[in-house]
Amino acid sequence: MSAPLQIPAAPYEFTLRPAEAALIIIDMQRDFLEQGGFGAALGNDVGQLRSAIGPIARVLAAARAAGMLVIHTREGHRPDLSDLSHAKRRRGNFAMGIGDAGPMGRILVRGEAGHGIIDELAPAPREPVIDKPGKGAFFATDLEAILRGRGIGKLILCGVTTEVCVHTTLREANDRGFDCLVLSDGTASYFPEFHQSALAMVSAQGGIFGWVAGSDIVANILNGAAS
Ligand code: C5J
Repeated sequence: MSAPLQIPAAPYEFTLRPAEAALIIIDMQRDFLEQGGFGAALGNDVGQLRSAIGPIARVLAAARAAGMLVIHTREGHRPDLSDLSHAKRRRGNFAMGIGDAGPMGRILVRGEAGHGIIDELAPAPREPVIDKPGKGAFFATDLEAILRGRGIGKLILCGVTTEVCVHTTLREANDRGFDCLVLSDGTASYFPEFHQSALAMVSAQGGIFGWVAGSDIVANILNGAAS
């Protein structure tokens, strides 16, 4: 078996073999990144999230070239909203909420334009897309079965938002025994201070939730493995 790739990271080197690792791109959907979606309905400046697109695209290309499994997630609900809890529906008391009609279709509803992944990061054929009703990608999905079935133990996590769906997924993965590296510039938040704190929490205390590294270093190392 070949030696694992060694990625400089905080708090220390992260190692992986591409065949035993997956890149998980979390919720890079129009509903969070474009005007008229869920993020904007909550009063957020959706432009804050666009900085993550370029870094994710670079690591995505490198992961594909290295033969890594790539998984995309989307947060959203069934059209009849049967998987939407009352608590999530009413939270915030906003004028426009989940299931309501917006400029990109019904907010956070599967099959609507707003629910789709942005064109820049469109899934390739055969890349699993996980539809999740919650913030974490393991809750009420078959993500864990897909990973275990392929012998995956290492995850590279990116997407939006850092402190909500990325962190929830990270914590779920950590408790299930996966080693996770979070891309510092391939994640973003509507609140820059939350982004910074969320990243700091990952690698603090010897990597209590995992590792953090920038997209360039990760992409360079994966590209090296592909060549
Ligand atoms: C949120 C997410 N922020 N994908 N979802 O509601 O982080």
